[in-house]
Amino acid sequence: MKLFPLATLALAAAASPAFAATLVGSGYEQPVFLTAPTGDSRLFIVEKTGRIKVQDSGGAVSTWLNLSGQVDTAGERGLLGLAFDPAFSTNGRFYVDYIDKTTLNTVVASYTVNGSGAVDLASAKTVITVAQPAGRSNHKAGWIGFSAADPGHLYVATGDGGSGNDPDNNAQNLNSNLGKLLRITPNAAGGYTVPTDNPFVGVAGNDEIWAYGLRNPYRNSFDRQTGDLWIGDVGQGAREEVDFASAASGLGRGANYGWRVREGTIATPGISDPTPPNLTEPIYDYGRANGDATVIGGYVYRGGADASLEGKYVFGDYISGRIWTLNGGTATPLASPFGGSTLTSFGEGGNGALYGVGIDGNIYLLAAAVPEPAPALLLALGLAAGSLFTRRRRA
Ligand SMILES: [Ca+2]
Repeated sequence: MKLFPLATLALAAAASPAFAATLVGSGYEQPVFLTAPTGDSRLFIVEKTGRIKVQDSGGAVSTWLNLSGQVDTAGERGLLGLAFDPAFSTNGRFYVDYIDKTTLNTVVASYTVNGSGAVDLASAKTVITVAQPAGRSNHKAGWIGFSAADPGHLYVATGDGGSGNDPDNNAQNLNSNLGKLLRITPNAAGGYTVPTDNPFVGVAGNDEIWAYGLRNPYRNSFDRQTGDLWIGDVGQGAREEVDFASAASGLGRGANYGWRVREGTIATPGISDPTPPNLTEPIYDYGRANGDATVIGGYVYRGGADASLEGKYVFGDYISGRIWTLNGGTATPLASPFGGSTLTSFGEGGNGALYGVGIDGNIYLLAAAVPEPAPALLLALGLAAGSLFTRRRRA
């Protein structure tokens, strides 16, 4: 694997200070996520094709876990999520989210590492499975995570199961775990229990559901400082959506984010369902300017290396490759190292450093913020849509 730890992609925009997105890794096979245990100097890179690679602080890369034999990778299927148990340093446990090659259903499984830090394959335990509709390979979401404000509970994001206009109306159906944010307590021996304070315990609706009305909440995050929830819900043909629920307000317990009735802040074109009375509107949505078409949810920057970014939500768009910070109701463009149809995820290192992940195999450290480059430079970077990792609207 070729590494360029010192290479810097300089994008000098007119009348702007120098921008630096540092290429810190390359050669990964369709990477779709990056994370690390708190305080760990290594980067864990999730490849859609089924492997988790570990890159140490010196740049050396090795395969940490290989699930390629049991992961289906068609369309938007694949190995899609990774979360370290908050007590990973003592219990060695972590969780993965993937589409099973045999059943084509979503599987969340736990593993533990042995005393030398290697993954114990025999430790594999299924935590939860979510049945997927037959024959649909898109809208699998796949993000999983823990909030510092809600210890012990694993959140699991599921898409609506695929196709266009959520044909089975899964996202608004409280008896389906599709199109949801689930909240469960994983058991060390496998399986899970439902937290008794989940919103639909004791009333109609699946007990695992925490929030609903989501189309494809593919990349989300919990603010590592506050525990606040940020969701990037990929839109269909018109609007891309960012949802927010603060820890102080209860992390959006029982929230209905609107899909398939609402796409962002508008009524979904072609859908005539009555508007639900209990909608939670997005904190931000955007349309189709400048080639934007697929939101990639990001992180509140806590990296400490860039005062201009600190405390701001950084997110992007897969199709256009653009990235922004969110300031109230306004998104401010940043220079982006990503061309069109490349950006698959943001990720945080163990110290909070912010990274960007490209389906082309490149990993960038993102540190400085300046206005986006001039349109001519954006065009030079390439805005052509479509790739191996399409997440286009109209299935
Ligand atoms: Ca119930």
